Amino acid sequence: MRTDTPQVVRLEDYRPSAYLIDRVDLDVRLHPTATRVTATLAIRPNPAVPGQAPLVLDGDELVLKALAVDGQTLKTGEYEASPDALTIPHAPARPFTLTVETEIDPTSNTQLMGLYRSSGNYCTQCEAEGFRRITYCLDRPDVLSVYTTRIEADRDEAPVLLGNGNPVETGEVAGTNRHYAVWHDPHPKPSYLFALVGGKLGHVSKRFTTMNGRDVALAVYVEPGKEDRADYALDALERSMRWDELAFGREYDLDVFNIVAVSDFNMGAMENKGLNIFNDKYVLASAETATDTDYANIEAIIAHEYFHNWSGNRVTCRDWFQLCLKEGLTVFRDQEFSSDERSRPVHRISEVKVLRARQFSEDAGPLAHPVRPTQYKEINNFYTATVYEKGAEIVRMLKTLIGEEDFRRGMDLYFERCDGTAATVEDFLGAFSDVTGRDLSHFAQWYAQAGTPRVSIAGHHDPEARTYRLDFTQETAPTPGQPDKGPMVIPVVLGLVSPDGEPLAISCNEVREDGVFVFDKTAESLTFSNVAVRPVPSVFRAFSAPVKASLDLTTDALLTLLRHDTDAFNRWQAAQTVAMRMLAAASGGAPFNEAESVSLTGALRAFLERDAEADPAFAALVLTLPSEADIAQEIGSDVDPDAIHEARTELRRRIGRHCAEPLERLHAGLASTGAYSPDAASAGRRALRNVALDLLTAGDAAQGETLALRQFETATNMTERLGALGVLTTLPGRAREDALSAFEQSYRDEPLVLDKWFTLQAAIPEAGTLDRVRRLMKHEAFSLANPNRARALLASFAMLNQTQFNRADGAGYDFMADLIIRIDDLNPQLAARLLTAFSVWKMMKTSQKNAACSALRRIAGKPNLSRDVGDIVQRSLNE
Ligand code: B3K
Ligand code: ZN
Repeated sequence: MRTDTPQVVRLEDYRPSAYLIDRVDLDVRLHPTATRVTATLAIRPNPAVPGQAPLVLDGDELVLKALAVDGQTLKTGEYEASPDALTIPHAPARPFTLTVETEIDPTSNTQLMGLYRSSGNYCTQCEAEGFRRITYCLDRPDVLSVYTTRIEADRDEAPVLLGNGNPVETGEVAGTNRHYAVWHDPHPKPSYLFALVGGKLGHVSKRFTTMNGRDVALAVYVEPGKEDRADYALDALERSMRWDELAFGREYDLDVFNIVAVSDFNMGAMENKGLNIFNDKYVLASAETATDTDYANIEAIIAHEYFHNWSGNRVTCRDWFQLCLKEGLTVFRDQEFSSDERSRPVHRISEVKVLRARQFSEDAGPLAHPVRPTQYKEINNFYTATVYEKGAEIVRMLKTLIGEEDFRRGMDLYFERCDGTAATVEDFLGAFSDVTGRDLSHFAQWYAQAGTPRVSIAGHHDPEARTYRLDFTQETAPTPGQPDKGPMVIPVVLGLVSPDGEPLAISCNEVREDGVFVFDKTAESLTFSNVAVRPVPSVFRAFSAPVKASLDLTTDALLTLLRHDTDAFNRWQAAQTVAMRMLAAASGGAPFNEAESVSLTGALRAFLERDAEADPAFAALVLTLPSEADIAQEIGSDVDPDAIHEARTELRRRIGRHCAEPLERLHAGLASTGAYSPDAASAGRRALRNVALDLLTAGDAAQGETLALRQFETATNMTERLGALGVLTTLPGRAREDALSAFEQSYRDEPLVLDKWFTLQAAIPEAGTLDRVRRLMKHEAFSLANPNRARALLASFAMLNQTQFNRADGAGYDFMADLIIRIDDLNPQLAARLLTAFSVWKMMKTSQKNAACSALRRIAGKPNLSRDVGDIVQRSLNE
């Protein structure tokens, strides 16, 4: 474990590597505890770096077994080897071959970085710095090599052997029960994209013909017996490949594309060249075991990893500071794919919900950092919502600014120019400046300045002059290391709506025909002419920029937007804003404003009666109130989680009562008929049905329990079964416990389904939940070493259960601190991820704040703290 004092890596210190590695030939002899790796590296001094430097190869917990230069074994004194580095002070000043042999133990690798075992199968994870746990190497993304991998294993233990690139050869090792496979990847790549898999796996497959006629064999490998649950992933892969050809002109470039699902994985999936490795949660799906959300996530993540083949692999990153270059761009691409495959407005709302919940909260706390950070202690801690989600928003804003056609031309130029290179954010923006002739230097601040800009907008109508003026101001609060902020380039997509809901023609010089106003100063005013009556402004349509906007709109004006705006996102936003205002005020102790409550519940009822059936997925979103965490974030300081919970429960109760009739009708009318289909329209109906059940239950517990039990017992798919169980968990008592036991019995052999069961229980907002979670940790299916299990129970408790994690007595914090300390010895990345639940501690009220602070200090004081957890805990405490 790396427990060294965290060293800071800085962007400004970037220097090209003194050596390059043109070819890597690996011979990996798999063994459960003593895998032998022989790496033959074709190395040469980098002509771009003059002078002679020692050769320093990276390692991590490695044991060197043999070392030779051009076939000559090196003598003691000619090199230095430690677990984390191999140094040859006087390496040849010409091309040479280095042969390195190491021995590694995949079975004891609980960090899940490098080569490890999952359910007995061998697999790898190398991004960001896992390859150095396999062999000594230049483990940095700007050293690109052509890899050939020979994998050898016992035939019984690992009948399937997969590597990057194309299969070249297979054979037997004479006189043994071992066999081997050789894989060759012709595309130069950095070490983080290396992968191999060996194990007992079944698969489903299909052929794909690319736009230029290349025949590709696609396959998805899973645990034997689960092949039928891989069909949807395979279908999503095929659709992604076709979409990338049409939307971005990107064609696949190998003869095979393999996906392997494993049960122990630190994140969602990994885009290794030609051999994507996935958390099985994002591959396996059937109507009985997966929800609609699971299907949508599978589709999105399969697409994401596939799209990396160009945005990440063909064009990779010069250094890890450029991570958003591949991640932000690839998230943007997968979001576009899902929007095209499903409903664009519905998907946009879901994207923004995630952005606000995860990125805005990150940006508002001690872990705030720019989309392109300038320093890190542990790079694994920078795979954040800021790099991914805000990174995607920057690409989307760029597209809005320059328009669809120039965006595509810029993307084409970027891919063409940077193909086969390790690029930077400047290379990316440079392609767009070159195709448009625009100076994007001010826009580039989005990569450099952390924090969420706040945009305030005030409207003034002058009936005599028949003008309407909108005054815009923007500011960004200080974030760690960045006290002073400048104005950002903010594309505001806007429209005006008449008081009776008609769209108004816009005449204003600063607003483009497509409704875009580029707001790039601290303050600016727009004057619209020919406006007879005071209109309702609809700003940031489709959420055109990742900012917090505040408008001086009345509840009536907002409800006009809910009813009439042509922009679906702003219809949803209007209902959210009205609800959020009420919830934030009520959470501060004020009683509900009765008039507003009546207006909102009335508007929602009218909406349900008029619009819900036309677009159930959208209606489900409109009917869902901001989460407790969202409300806490809105309040921002001295947060009382119990008051928030009560306010939200009360508002749900009022909506449930006032809308009972249409909700009952919808709940009955939307019941599933026929075979399950995961398509977006069917999923939308199930989503609305579940929301209707939840609100009805909030309004009338007895009626809700009856309906929920019936839905639970008769459901023919997991979405409806889990929806009903979720509603039942809001009702303490016998029925809930019986339903939970029945669910447990039905799925006792389905770990991914039991994860849902763990999550629901961890999220119950009751005082007994902490004990329940403690009990569940002893469940035979639970394991702290498995990231999916740990996240399902523990991350859900810390991140979804606002009242119980943030208990005033500090028991929730202490519980999590103890576990983080334990998990840190097994899997530092997982521990660090769980720790981010504490990142909003400073906005809680004093009792909670003190308790969180002492829990954090206790973590900070743990002996042998990993670099991962050390970094997060220090930044959280602001030390
Ligand atoms: N690139 C990987 C993430 C690697 C995380 C390393 N700690 C998955 C993805 O974003 O596609
Ligand atoms: Zn990615």
